Formats: sequence, C-alpha cells, structure tokens
Amino acid sequence: MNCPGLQARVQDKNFNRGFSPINNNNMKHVIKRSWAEPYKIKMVELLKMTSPQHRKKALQQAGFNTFLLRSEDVYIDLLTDSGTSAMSDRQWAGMMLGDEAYAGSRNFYHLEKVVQDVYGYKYLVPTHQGRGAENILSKILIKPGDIIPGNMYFTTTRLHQELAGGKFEDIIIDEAHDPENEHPFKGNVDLAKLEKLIKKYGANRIPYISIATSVNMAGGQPISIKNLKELRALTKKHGIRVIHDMTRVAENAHFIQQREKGYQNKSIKTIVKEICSLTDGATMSAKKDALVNIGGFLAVNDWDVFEEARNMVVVYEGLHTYGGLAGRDMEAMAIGIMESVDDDHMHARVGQVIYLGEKMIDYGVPIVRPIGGHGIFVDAKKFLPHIPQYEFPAQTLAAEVYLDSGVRTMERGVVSAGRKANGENYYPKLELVRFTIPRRVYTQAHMDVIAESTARVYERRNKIRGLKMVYEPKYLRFFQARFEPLK
Ligand code: PLI
Repeated sequence: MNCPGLQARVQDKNFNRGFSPINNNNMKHVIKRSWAEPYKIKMVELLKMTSPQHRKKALQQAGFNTFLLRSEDVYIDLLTDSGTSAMSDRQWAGMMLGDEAYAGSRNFYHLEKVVQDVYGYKYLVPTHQGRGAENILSKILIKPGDIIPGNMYFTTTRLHQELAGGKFEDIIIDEAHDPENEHPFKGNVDLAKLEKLIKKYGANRIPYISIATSVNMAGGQPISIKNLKELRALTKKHGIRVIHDMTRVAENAHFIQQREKGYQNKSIKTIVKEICSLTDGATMSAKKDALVNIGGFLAVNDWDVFEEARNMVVVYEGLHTYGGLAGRDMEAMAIGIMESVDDDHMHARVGQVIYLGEKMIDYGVPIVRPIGGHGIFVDAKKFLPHIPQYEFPAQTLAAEVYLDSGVRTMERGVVSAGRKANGENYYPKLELVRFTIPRRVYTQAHMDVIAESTARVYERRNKIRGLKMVYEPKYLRFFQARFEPLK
C-alpha cells in the first residue's frame, strides 16, 4: 500500500484543519484555517428538548430499540443518513418542475441523462429506493445455489440475495473486521479469498461480485481504485460481473482523493466516474449520497439485464419511467446527484464526520479507525467489555446514549447481523453503534453535544447492564425487535 494507515489519518486531519493535504511540510508556521459549510441556512426545523424522565418512558415503550422511538421524542437524530438529508433550494425548486405523467415524465429523461453523464452507466431503471433495485437485480441474476461474494454484507442486500436462493460470502480484507486497524482502504477485496471461492465453486456459480463503495457495515470504509482495477482484471478473466452498491460512492471518492497516490489533483466527479467504469452495473439508494428523501435506481451497461429489469420493475415498483417515484422525486434526485459530486460539498460533509470522530477520540471513546465517511462507529465490545455479545452490547449502548441526551443512534452488531438460513445467529466480529450524520442538517455545536453525551455514558460504563431480546421478527430483525433490561 502506498500510503500507510497512520499517514492517511494525519492527512485527513490536516485536511480537516484547513491545511493543504499535499503542501504541509511546514505545518508549524501555518495559521489554522477551518473549513465551513458551503451553504447557509434558509429555513429551520424546531427540535424538541426532552427530560430524562420523558426519555426513560419513551425508551421503555420502544422496547429499548431506537428504531421504535417516535421521532418527536428524539433531540438529535443520528439513526441514519438515509433519506434524512436537507435538500438545497435548487432541489426544492426542481420539485416544482415535477412532470407527473404516468408515462414518459421529462424528469425521468433528465435523471437518465444525469446518471449517464455523472456515473457513466448506460441504462437506468428507477426504483422507490435501494432495496427495490436489489430485489430486481437479485431476481434476475441469482439462481438457487449461487454464491455472491462481496466486500462485507449489507442487511437488505444480503437478504435479497438469500431470498433469490443465493449465499453471500464475505471477501473483504481481514483488516476491515478489526476496529483499530488503520488501513486506509478497509473496503478492499481480498483477491486471494475471491480466487479460492472461484476455485471451490466454479465461476459459473458466481453470477456477480457485490462491491460496495464506502462499506457501511465496516464503518464507512473506502475501497481503492487500485483494488478495483485488480478486481476488474480477475473477474474479466473468469467472465464474472461486478455489481456496484453505489449508495455512498462520492464519499468513497473523497477518501481516494485524500489517500490514494495519483488522485490528489483529480476532482471527486472524475474519481466517481472512474470507480463506476470499473463495474458492470449498480444498485443505488439515492437517499444517501444523492441528497434526496426518497429514491433509488438500478443502472446497468448490459442490454439483456436492462431489458429484463425493465420488464420486472412494472411488477414490483411501477412503470419503467417512474419506478415507484413521483416525477418531482426524480427531478430532486437528478439535481442531488450533481450536487453530491461537488468537491466543496463532500469536503464539508466528511469534514463534519471527522470533527465528531476526533472529539470522540479526545474523550477516549473507542471508535472504528480510520474515521469513516458517513458516521462514527463506536466499538461497543470495547466500550462495554463486561457485556457479552449475546447480551447485545451495541443495542444497550444505543439505548444508554438516548437516555443521556435524546441523541438517537443505531445498533450495527449481532442484532443487525440476524440469523443464518439454518437459524443460528450470526456473531459478527464488529459490534458497533453507528452515529450516522445526516447531510447538511446539523451544526458543529450539535456535534459537540453528541460527543459530550457519549463521553458521559463512557464515564459510567461499568454500571451499565445488558439486554435480553423478548420479540424477534423473522426478517431484518433490528428494525422491530424488542428488548428488556437484564436484572
Ligand atoms: O434503504 P434503501 O432501501 O434505500 O437502501 C438499501 C441500502 C443498500 N445499500 C447500502 C450500502 C445501504 O446503506 C442501504 C441502506 N442503508 C440504510 C437504510 C442505512 O441506514 O444505512
């Protein structure tokens, strides 16, 4: 690797603090130049402050699951960055240009052009959100008994693969499973693991490799262009497709720009297009990078897959020129995609995440390193070492942070991992609480409040007890499971 992990973190730190990441030889004499958001606030949404008694009651009613809290009972909402972005004035203006025709909306053609220009994929099928695209893709490409290797699982992605009869196999590098490892590209594929799978099962049982940029479950960790190129070469040799989960591709491109040799002077827009060019198609949840509250798509280069998807979308989502979306949603998405690849936007977006992460580190809170693109992932195993994984340390910690301050976070550990086809629990190495930062929504003062609250919980960590699960839904249990505190 050209750039050792530690150096990469120092580079990010310099960037965050306003130094040029490249010309920083004489840092002692440089006056601090803070970054700031490349926008100003035009409208505000009032937040409700709550008392500890109110939060205790709300948490009990929610079965100690932050997904089951009412949003009204939350002060700062870090449950997810999905669909929670603040849209720009241009996006809102675009909403007024919605062409709500059942067929052939002009907003579809605008979106199609933007997807072709910005990402480079040839054919577009809009869907109501990311999992709509995952459903269609899995049904088209996966046959029962197939193997789908990927750089760490994502909940909905793996479920659709399994429902189509496939089996997910993790081929991410080992470093990704170690929260303290500072590898700059923890989203990379271990090519030896992939070759082993190809040898074991044969290429014809592998319909595609599922590659996420900015790997969510690993802590928002990027994959490098170098690794993608090597993957492309290997898959080409075996005639295997690469399908890109491009939900957070621009955040990944930011890290490539900061860390990968030869990319410092390339724009995020250029890097995004290069990433996409190394893959055959993509599923997109536009609710993240693309700055909209709802929307997604499937985009492919292969006419046959497109034709099949265009047939299938009418069964599950809606006509192929709206896929479950209103015309205005497609317009906002088209504009959001263009805004998402702006360098200033992305530097401020990731800069805010890094600001929070560094505060957490300063308070001694154990977090996944390097700091990822869309949130801070607190290492619950290290935060609460006295709580075994079967007593849900990450679920417990998310509940405790809410009790302290009304900050809502999300479990990303054993509850999210769910059960295998044979009913056994998955026990993932990573037992994390995700503090996900919505885009363009909260201020630096909010980040301070979040870090201080987490530090307070950390101070009383030894007194915290685990949870037991008292209700478990069949699919994606983390959304609706209920818990009770252990006596
Ligand atoms: O929530 P959807 O259906 O629009 O997208 C599903 C989805 C697919 N891939 C990845 C990497 C995701 O992060 C993702 C959704 N993520 C959510 C909801 C999250 O809170 O991270």
